Amino acid sequence: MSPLIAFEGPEGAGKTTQLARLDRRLSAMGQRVLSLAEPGGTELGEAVRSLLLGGGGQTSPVAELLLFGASRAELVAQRILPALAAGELVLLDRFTLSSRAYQGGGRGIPQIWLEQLEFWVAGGLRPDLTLLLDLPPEQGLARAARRQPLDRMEGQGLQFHARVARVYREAAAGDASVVLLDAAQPQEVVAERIWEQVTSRFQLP
Ligand code: T5A
Repeated sequence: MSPLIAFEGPEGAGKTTQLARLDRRLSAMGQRVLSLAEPGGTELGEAVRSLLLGGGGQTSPVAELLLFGASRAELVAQRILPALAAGELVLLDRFTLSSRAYQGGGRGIPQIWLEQLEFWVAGGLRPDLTLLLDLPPEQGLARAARRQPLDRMEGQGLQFHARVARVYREAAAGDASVVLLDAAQPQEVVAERIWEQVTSRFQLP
């Protein structure tokens, strides 16, 4: 199967910007690429996005976890697995590590529940490479706020986002497939670090 590469990190770290740059660069050299973002990418996923991020209302942590999980299960079955089987390189804007960071670190859901749900939802599918864009939460939230009003998750407060950041850093420390990148650098510099990682790990056209 072809490579599955996930972009992870806190709000405003530059995931969407860097994913689009990598997609353009890979596509220009003839690589077939499918780019997807969570939650979303399917009819059910888009409905979950508007339910969870659109309004300002309260959702219980377990309901939130299951809704993100439902969106991911649809994305895996409908889009990711068929694309990988057809030889497309898949770029994901967030995947299972987001649930560990936000619902585990941020909301305090036990790790064992997250691991079990990951297995149901993704059936053991894991990214070959996770590009973790690391940025202090205050800087990321400031970037996000400059662009548009904060959504429900972005508005959770600094302590929540500091817990999210801690889980991300721990994940990078214990797993060679998770690469921590300094997202405070200029966009071009971050893009070059990403290119080095991708071209050194995967055989491309
Ligand atoms: N969530 C998601 C969970 O809680 N659990 C889950 O399981 C999943 C899948 C998703 C939300 O859902 C939560 C996490 C999130 O809160 P979203 O709208 O998709 O919501 O939000 P994000 O994924 O966080 O996307 P953002 O757009 O907020 O952040 P990005 O994609 O990291 O950043 P980007 O590229 O949009 O850039 C933000 C701004 O910074 C600038 C850009 O131009 C842009 O203006 N920028 C830089 N500025 C300076 N230097 C750089 N190097 C820059 N790079 C980008």
